[in-house]
Amino acid sequence: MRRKRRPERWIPAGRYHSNQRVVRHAASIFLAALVFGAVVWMFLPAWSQTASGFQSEESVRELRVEVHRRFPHDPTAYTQGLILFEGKLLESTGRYGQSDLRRLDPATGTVEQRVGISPAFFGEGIARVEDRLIMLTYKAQRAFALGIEQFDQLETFRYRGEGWGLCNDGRRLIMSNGSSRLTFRDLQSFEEIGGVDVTLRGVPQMQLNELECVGDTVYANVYQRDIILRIDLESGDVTEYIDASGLLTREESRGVDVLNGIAYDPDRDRFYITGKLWPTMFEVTFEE
Ligand SMILES: [Ca+2]
Repeated sequence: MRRKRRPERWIPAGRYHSNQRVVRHAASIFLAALVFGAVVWMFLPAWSQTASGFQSEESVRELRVEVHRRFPHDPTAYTQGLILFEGKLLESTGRYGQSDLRRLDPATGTVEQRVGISPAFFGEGIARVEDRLIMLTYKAQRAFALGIEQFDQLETFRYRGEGWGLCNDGRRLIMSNGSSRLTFRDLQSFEEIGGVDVTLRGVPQMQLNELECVGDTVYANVYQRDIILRIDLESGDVTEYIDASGLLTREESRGVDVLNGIAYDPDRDRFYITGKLWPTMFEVTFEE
């Protein structure tokens, strides 16, 4: 028996066309939303980057070095630490078998006192704590406390990792280890009591080297770059980016190593800067 063909569902012509329009309309809205979503997805990172970059650029000052005076620096000194104390520069130097502590006259650059450390240690940064100097070593994970007058060894502290730069902000020691992190240490026990990660416009700043504490900030040489960064110790934000390139003449540059060594004179608001094996030291300010 033949099945009766079911009558086709009757759709009024007008309604059919109207349904088709609704479908087309919905498809257009969907497509538009898709395109809009894709555009937002593509450009959102750039927009947010621009927004944060704009904010950060305002808070990072780019400065240059104004040289007020230049004087001789021992070109055999592999400078690792530099501070000013009672009108004299105290300098520590590195390399195995050559590391020592020196007292220099900043008027002439003359080395007035020099005491070597054991050839087993590679000297690094120094900081003053009252009448003692704390000196880091590169890989031995030991810091020495030395008398500030005679440089006689008084005490040894142990720590983990490498030792690079050191300074005393009046409350604690600030230490660098070649990474972007600054470690805070107790002034007496040398125990780790905190730290901060250093960033410039959100980007970690590696290889922070010699340090100089000035108020709530620290100035840091960046290893292998002619750059000094001023860092806010609370946030780790770089607030000043100092271009210290081009200080040495072409003749002076022969055989030298990297910029390293920064000391602050609070009475005259001036800095002393030099480098490893540099024949010259500079008395400077950082200017716009
Ligand atoms: Ca220093």
